[in-house]
Amino acid sequence: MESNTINRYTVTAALPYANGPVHIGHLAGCYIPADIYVRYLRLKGKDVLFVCGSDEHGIPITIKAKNESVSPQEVVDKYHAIMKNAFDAFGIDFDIYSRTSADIHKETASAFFLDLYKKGELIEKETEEFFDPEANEFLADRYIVGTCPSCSNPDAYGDQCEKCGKSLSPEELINPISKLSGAVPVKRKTVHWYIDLGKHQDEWLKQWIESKKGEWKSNVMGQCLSWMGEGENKLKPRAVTRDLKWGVPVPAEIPGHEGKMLYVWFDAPIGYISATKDFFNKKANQKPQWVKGNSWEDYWAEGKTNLIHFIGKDNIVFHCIIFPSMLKSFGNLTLPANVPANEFLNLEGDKISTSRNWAVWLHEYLQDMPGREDELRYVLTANMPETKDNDFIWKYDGTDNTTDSFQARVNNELVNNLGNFVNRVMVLIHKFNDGKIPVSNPLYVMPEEDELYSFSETQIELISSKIENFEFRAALSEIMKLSSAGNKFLQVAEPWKTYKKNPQAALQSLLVGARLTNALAILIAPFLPHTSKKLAIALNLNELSWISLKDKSYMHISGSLNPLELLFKKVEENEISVQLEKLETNRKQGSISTQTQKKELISPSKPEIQFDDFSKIDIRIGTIIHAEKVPKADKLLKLSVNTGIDTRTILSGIAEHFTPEEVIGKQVTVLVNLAPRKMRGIESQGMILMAEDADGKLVFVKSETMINPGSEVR
Ligand code: B3M
Ligand code: ZN
Repeated sequence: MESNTINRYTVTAALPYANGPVHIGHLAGCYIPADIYVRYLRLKGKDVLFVCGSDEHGIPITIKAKNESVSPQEVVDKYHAIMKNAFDAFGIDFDIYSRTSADIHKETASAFFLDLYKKGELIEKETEEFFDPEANEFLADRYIVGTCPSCSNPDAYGDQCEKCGKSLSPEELINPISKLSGAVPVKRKTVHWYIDLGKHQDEWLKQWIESKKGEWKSNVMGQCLSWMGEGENKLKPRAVTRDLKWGVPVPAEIPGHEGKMLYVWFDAPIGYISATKDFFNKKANQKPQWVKGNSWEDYWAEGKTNLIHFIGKDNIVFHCIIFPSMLKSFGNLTLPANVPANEFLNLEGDKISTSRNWAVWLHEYLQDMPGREDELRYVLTANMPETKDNDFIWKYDGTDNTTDSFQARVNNELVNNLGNFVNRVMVLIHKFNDGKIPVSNPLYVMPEEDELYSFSETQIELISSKIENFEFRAALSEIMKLSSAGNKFLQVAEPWKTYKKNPQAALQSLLVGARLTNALAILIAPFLPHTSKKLAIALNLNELSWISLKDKSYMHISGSLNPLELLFKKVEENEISVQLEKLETNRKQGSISTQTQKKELISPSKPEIQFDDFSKIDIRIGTIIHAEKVPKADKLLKLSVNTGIDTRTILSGIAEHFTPEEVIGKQVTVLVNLAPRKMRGIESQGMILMAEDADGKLVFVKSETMINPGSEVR
């Protein structure tokens, strides 16, 4: 990266299809790596723009809409919101998260197509295409399924076989059938526009790809070259329009445009450009400091930027061959500098699958494991499928096979290594020095201290170069080695022991700990942004910068510490079994809806009561405004609840389910006329009502909107 003369970066992450929520495979495949890279560039003070958005066209969306009897727009609105939330929660920090149903995108994609048409870059061809005689529609790509000619997968799509990855055209499928009606498709004549990939291959594409040898990842290189054969194995013209009802229409200026839409893989990558325009339209006046350019062209014009596409391996052909050909045809636009595609993440030994509901969905994880966002980022990075497919497993069973499980990585690496180191340093500084970072005392420098500094320097260099080389797993593991070295240093210095006899020596070793904590706060920032922020607050650092690692200003840490928020929490058996049972249920049912299937777990109703009994009960909506643990009572939280009538104290047995922070601000139903009861010397004035889900976990029953406290529940 340093040898590169262009100092600007345009970083894209694949636009996820808005036909379902995102899962851990998506995160590990492209969003976490992209986010790590971008955060690193920002810390280095580089000029960088990070764009993404929802891919809102394409057959998967129209199929979903059809299945659910809603409009495609309703489908994409729903999933756009769900995905955006999940990305936010995990700290995937796009500068803009746009969408391809936005006007700016339709205009941009349409103009792009018209430009290529006018330049004579598109071939117009009449062909016979598959048509569903029952549904009376042409069947594009994913509307046709059949057997893959290359691996015999019986469920291959008309555009690609997901089993062997081969890119297909519908004609190549054996025994094709229509997904719309199940009918055997027939051929009908239709006119479409094609991009002449063979011409591009000959004129520049193959040579350009070959020039990236040694620089691009070998999995990416291998795929690219395998598509560009000789003679009859050369790239063929590829249709860039479809007979569809949902998409970006072919521009009205073009004769024969009626009923034709741009192929989703033509419009989607242009989405990166329209997202950039969207950014400058919306945020020109409130740009973050790392966006130094002033217009979309600054991030797309040839020679002005390094374009980096983060994607999964199934998207390689589109980003390395088709989109570059489109960019080249348009002219004066940059080609990708790199396309660091990842392989796939599997789950518990099986391929992640939406249709079989074999996945860990991010929106569910966020509910099940609140506060554990960085922990998942950590585990997914440590197990990132960078060079080969990799497996995500939940449980640590004590064997070597499970040391990379979620549970083992969180407990052994985050809690016991990183968390432990930082905690010991902070706690002891508070204890022995009133929370003030000790000042350096050269008389007490141990040889191990200097060794630790020189090891830090080596590690900082190594970590930088790994990140720049897109080796995020390795980078993270080098960070953990540094934290480990910190722990070993403390083990030798033993400030907790030495303090009595030799307080100066103890304080000196804690200064070393504070310095290393400062370095770690910066080093982990690309990987664990929430944790890094907590450290920055505790250390009173205003701004983190990679520069301070290089010029060693991180060594000059001084001043007072703030209290440290809990960094990582041990993952208990019960949390893991909840996840495993969930998967087991999904495996049995193989479908998305879990609500209806848990019926057998619902308890029978209680004996009948009279209306009079009921009318005695006064239930109101309340808001929890304060919460704290009750000393020596594991199960109880002491809540202050605004019931609309008053603010009262209620003791509730939910402490094993929620931390105080998690419940503050939540709305609950409150039984307000229950006779007060004393527990642990505190009077509880009422009871809050919650639901127990099928796993025995308490959950808040949520309303779409805030309700006025005091509203009666009837
Ligand atoms: N939506 C495919 C996918 O989610 C596609 C990526 C578009 S990137 C321009 O795998
Ligand atoms: Zn195949």
